[in-house]
Amino acid sequence: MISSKITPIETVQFLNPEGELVNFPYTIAEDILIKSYESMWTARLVDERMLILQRQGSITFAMSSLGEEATAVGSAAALSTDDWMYPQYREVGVIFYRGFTVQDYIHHMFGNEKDLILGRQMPNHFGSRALNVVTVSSPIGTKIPHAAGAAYAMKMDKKNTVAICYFGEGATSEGDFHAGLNLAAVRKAPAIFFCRNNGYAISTPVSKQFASDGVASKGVAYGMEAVRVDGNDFFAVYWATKKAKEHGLAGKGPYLIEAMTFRMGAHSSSDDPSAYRLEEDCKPWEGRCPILRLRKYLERHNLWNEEKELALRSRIKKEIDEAIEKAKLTQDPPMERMIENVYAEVPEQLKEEFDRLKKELE
Ligand SMILES: Cc1ncc(C[n+]2csc(CCOP(=O)(O)OP(=O)(O)O)c2C)c(N)n1
Ligand SMILES: [Mg+2]
Repeated sequence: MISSKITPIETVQFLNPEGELVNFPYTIAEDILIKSYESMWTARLVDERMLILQRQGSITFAMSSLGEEATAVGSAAALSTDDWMYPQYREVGVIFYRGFTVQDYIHHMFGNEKDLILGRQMPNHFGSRALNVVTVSSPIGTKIPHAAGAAYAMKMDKKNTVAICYFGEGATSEGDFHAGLNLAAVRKAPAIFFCRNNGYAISTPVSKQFASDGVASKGVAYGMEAVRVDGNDFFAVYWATKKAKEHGLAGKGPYLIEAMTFRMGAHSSSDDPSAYRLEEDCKPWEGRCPILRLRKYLERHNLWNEEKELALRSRIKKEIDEAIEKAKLTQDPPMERMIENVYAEVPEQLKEEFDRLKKELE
């Protein structure tokens, strides 16, 4: 008999709230753990300052990954720099782990002439060709088929790499999610579909997003391996991503990872979550802070202490202060950048539009 009542998929966890690691099958080098911890703090402190800058009117928009830092950093740590990444806007930890500097990022948030994408995108829509991080794009879910295609190309070219695509649970309601997963599964492409299930898509809670057993069950439906992990457990995220990469490179096809976490902040600087959720909803997640959990582990293993903690936070804060000062003194990109680099030659109509705009602004 066909039934919709299947056993719910379990949530894999290795790091308990006390910072004890139980049955973890991989060994992660100390320098990787420290680098990951630092990247998570960089993401948190940069996000915090960017929201303040937005309120002060220095930048136009900001988004935060508060409480979700382990999803980005844990997965980045499990991959190598030749693996391609397709982040969504809440994956700032990914690009910091890969080596984007605080200064690179803050120039981008200002959209100034030192922004790698020359202010052509919204803030938080970072990317770096040198680091194999494909620029974030606003339309939700559109990167999912791109990553499936890139992974398929890697397979055809016999490259020893994978493509990872990040998205929120809200993106799984887009057609692109289904088209991308199906294509990758049929072609056995080494793609990793990484869903951050943070409970909300702006104001829409998961209960109004889908009636299925979350997101992982959809991978099963498309005939691919799927796993649900505690997204605030750095080690569980690392484990799932590592396993997914091994699986892809063994020619076994794509993997869907559903990382359970919670969006602690507002959707963006344009959002007010008090309109649709209660303060109490966030409370249970405060004790599950992914940074604190990794810190407890590091301290248990004598890799971290209060002195190092204070030094790290003040170093990052200083870096942020200096980067903001520089970004404020950097000019905007010349207006012509708006119409360049899409066509080999700028079409007449676009030129006319541009001239009109320039006159209006004079
Ligand atoms: C195709 C499309 N529809 C709607 C939007 C507006 N929008 C921006 S973010 C967002 C919510 C996405 O939620 P989710 O995928 O869960 O990611 P999260 O913000 O929670 O990280 C929506 C609806 C968009 N950018 N693109
Ligand atoms: Mg979401």
